[in-house]
Formats: sequence, C-alpha cells, structure tokens
Amino acid sequence: MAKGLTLSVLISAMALSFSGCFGTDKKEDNRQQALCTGIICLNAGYCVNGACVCTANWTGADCSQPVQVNQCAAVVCLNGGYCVNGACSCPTSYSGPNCGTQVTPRTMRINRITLRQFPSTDAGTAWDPFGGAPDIFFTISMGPTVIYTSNTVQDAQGGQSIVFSQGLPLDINSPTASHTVFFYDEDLTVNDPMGGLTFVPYSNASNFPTMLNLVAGGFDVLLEVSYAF
Ligand SMILES: [Ca+2]
Ligand SMILES: [Ca+2]
Repeated sequence: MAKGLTLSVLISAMALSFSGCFGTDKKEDNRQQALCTGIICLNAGYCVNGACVCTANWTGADCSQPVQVNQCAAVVCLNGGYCVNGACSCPTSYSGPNCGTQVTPRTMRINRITLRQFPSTDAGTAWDPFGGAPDIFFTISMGPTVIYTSNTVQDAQGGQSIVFSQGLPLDINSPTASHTVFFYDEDLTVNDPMGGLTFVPYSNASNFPTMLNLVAGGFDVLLEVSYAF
C-alpha cells in the first residue's frame, strides 16, 4: 500500500511540475485558439488575438480587400489625356502610352483662305493692261487634280488682305499628300498664271495648328483649318 501511495504522490508531483513548466504557453495557445475560432483570414492572412493579420496588398477584417494603390500616381498623360487605372485615356487627336503621338486626321478642312500678299507686277509689267490690278482667282490641286476653284476678286489691290470663302469649307481627304495653291489673273481669253505654292497640309509634329501660313514667290496665304478623325 505504502509503495503504491508513494508512486501516486510522485506522479502527482511530476504532473504539477509539468504543468508548472508549460502551463502558461498552453494557456495562451488555448486563449488564442478560442479567440480565433471561426475567424477566417483570406489571402494567406493569419489570426492573432481574434483579428486577421493580412499579407501585403490585402486588407479588411478577413483580408479579402485588395489594398487600393494609386496606379496613376506616376503616370503622365500629355495633350489633354487623363489617367484611368494606370493608363492614359487620350483625346481622339492623340495616341500612344502618354498621348504624345498625333493621330493622322481623316480629313483636314479649309474653312477660310486669306490672300495677304501677291506679286504687284508680272516681272515688272502690270498684270492687266487696263488699271493694272489683277482679277484674282485660284485653284487648289492634289497632285494634278484640281479639287477647288475659287471665285474671282476683280481688280485685287495689293497691300490689303483678300478673303476667299465661296465654296468653303473644302475637305482635304489626303492631308499628307502634296497640294498646290495656284493663282491666276482672270483675263478675257487666256487666264494669266500668277504663281503658286506647293505644300503638304498635315504635319505629324505640328500639334494641329488652326492656321497654315504659306509664304513663297511673293505670295502670303493664310489657310484657316480644322481636323476630323
Ligand atoms: Ca492679265
Ligand atoms: Ca485680268
């Protein structure tokens, strides 16, 4: 009996000792387990003290919400473009990652033409035998094809701007092709060629000017233009 009692006491003492050494951690484990019971943490998150600790890029009580990052913080959009979800949304006239590339217009429209200067004489001789002032009209050609003929301004006086608007606007459908404005003095039999200017209406590096100024051979012509895409 005495032997059995001694053994029993010894086992009890060992149990107490065991409890004394590891009891705190075990209690903490149990507490944690109780606090985190039923708590689900998503996206590799884990539970501490009854709350989810989330991994990078995730937030929310259960780590189910992606962290909102301002994807546009470092994005620069040019020419009136704006950033949406990290990418530039460009106006119709520009493209490219930063809206820095001009889109070639489908059509360039000439809305008004002003002749600001023309040669006052035909190599020293008056344009017309009577009065001298030329009766000016002009054509616009694409290559050899005439696409526009203006009205005639009788007795055009040098030194003042002459506005042509009849038959305008004129749509130029190949704005990257070479065009020519050619002026004539309208005469009774054969019209008197005055001279012309050749130009390419559209440039991919000019940022869509609304005025094209053509100057050559004594002529100064201003084209007021707009663009369609
Ligand atoms: Ca003439
Ligand atoms: Ca004439």
